[in-house]
This record gives sequence, C-alpha cells and structure tokens, in this order.
Amino acid sequence: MSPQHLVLSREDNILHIRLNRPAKRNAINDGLLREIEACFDGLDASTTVVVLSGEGTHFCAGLDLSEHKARSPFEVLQHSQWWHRVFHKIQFGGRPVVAALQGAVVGGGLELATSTHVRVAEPSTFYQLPEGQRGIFVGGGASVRVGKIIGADRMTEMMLTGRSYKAEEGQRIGLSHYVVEQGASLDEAFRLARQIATNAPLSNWACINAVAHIGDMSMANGLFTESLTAALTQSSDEAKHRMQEFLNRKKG
Ligand code: 1HE
Repeated sequence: MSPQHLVLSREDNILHIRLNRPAKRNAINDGLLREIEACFDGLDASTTVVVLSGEGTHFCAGLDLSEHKARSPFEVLQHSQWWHRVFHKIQFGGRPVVAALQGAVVGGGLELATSTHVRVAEPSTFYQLPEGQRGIFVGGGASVRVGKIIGADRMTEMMLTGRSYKAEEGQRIGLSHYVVEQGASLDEAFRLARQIATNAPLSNWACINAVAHIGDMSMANGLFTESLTAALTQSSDEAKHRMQEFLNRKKG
C-alpha cells in the first residue's frame, strides 16, 4: 500500500523519504511513524543511502500534539519505546541517512534528525526541545542522542529555558554538519548522498554501527571491537579490489 504521510522516490541507489504533512508542519502522528518504520524495515540491497527531508517550510514539528490522548503510564512507556525502535532502525539500519533540514526541527523532530548520520541545515532552521513548555518530557531518544551530541548539561539548559538554537549556532554545537543557502539543503544532501554511495557498503555499515557502539564501550572493549571491525572490512573482496585499484591508478 502506498504511504499517506510520506512521498518516496529513488535516484539510483538513493532512496528519498520526504515527510509529507506540511499543513501540520510534518508533526509525527502514529500513521507517519508507522510509515517511516515500514520504509526502514523494507530497505533492500538496492538502497545503499537514504535522504530524509520534510515537505514545506519546516522539517518536523515533533510529536503530533492533536493525537494526545489519556494513556496509562505503561501505555506511554510502550509508545515511547516504539519511537525508540523506529529511530533505532534509522540509526542502525546499515544505510547512511542524510537529512535536509529547514525551519522547525523541534521536539520529536530533533529526535528524528539526530537519529540520522549527516545533517544539512538551511539558515531558517531552528532547534528546540519544547517538551518542558508542554508539560511532558522527551520520549523519542533525545536524552541519549541529543545529549551525546551537545552534552547533557547543554541539553538540560535547552529544555529548562525553552531555548531555540538558530542554524549557525546549531552547527557550532553539532546539531547539523553543514549550513547551506536557503532552499539548498536538499541538493546538498543529495550531493553528499551520491558521494557516500560510492563508499563500500560494508565500510558504511561499519561507520554507522561500530563508531556508535564503540562510543558506549570501555576503552579496552572499544579497541577490541575496532580490531574486529577492521578484520571484517579489510579482508573483504571489495576492500582488496579497491586498494588494488588505488595502487594501480595511472597518475596523469
Ligand atoms: C501541529 C504541531 C504539532 C504544528 N502537533 N499539530 N512540538 C511542539 O511543541 C511544536 C509545536 N509547533 C510549533 O511550535 C509551530 O507550529 C511551528 C514553529 C513548528 C510552526 O509554526 P507556524 O506558525 O509555521 O505554524 P502553526 O500555525 O503554528 O501551525 C500550522 C498547523 O500545524 C496548525 O494546525 P491548523 O489545523 O490550525 O492549521 C498547528 O496546530 C499544526 N501543528 N505543530 C500538532 N506538534 C516522542 S516524544 C516527542 C515530544 C515532542 O515532540 S513535544 C514537541 C511538540
């Protein structure tokens, strides 16, 4: 069944997932989350990189507050864990995900953005965690992912004061990796995605998975895991072929 809240398209091995609820500023309701999950569950070998963007003037306004209903503590816990599962699939699905950002990247929208690997922002982009103002707490992984990027201390201040970081400041603290001209984030995201698609898929998989997991380990376990990952990648036929290709190159 074709998705209702997403537009999907493809350029060679790059899958473009576009959040498509611009009238609601791409707020994430259960339907949209379900469709994002189905997309990442359904990735096949022909997809080596994903570009994620939002239709309209805002990337994503976070949790769809109009879907709020009284839930028991256990139901809230399960709902939050569903968000975690979906964003885990984005971060660890083995495909680099490049996000094109503009306008609001707030609440659950920031949680979504920080589950991607490369983030390109436009000057209109702003980042906020307004959960405190809404009387709730983050539930889609921000305390781990945003906390890791900007630090627990800065995230606490951001939530307490409702502070909004503009595009340039956001780049400075790591919320995006690039800031480009207004209207140019999607083109730049595709340019980067095409570049990433030329890497060996196994190396991309290792960059995504090993770096994040090693970051959670002790030094000894991290170094051991790095060696195992090096063993896996360097002994592949593709690595041998690519290294030989480099050595055989003709200098112009
Ligand atoms: C929404 C949502 C939403 C817009 N849920 N409907 N997120 C927030 O607290 C952010 C709330 N939204 C905003 O602050 C603003 O809408 C924006 C800064 C993103 C955009 O402002 P603007 O002036 O362009 O649009 P607008 O007029 O505020 O909104 C346009 C429509 O989108 C309007 O609906 P309409 O039917 O009246 O036209 C808004 O109601 C609707 N809309 N944002 C529902 N979020 C896993 S836990 C995660 C917890 C969180 O994410 S908490 C943060 C929630």
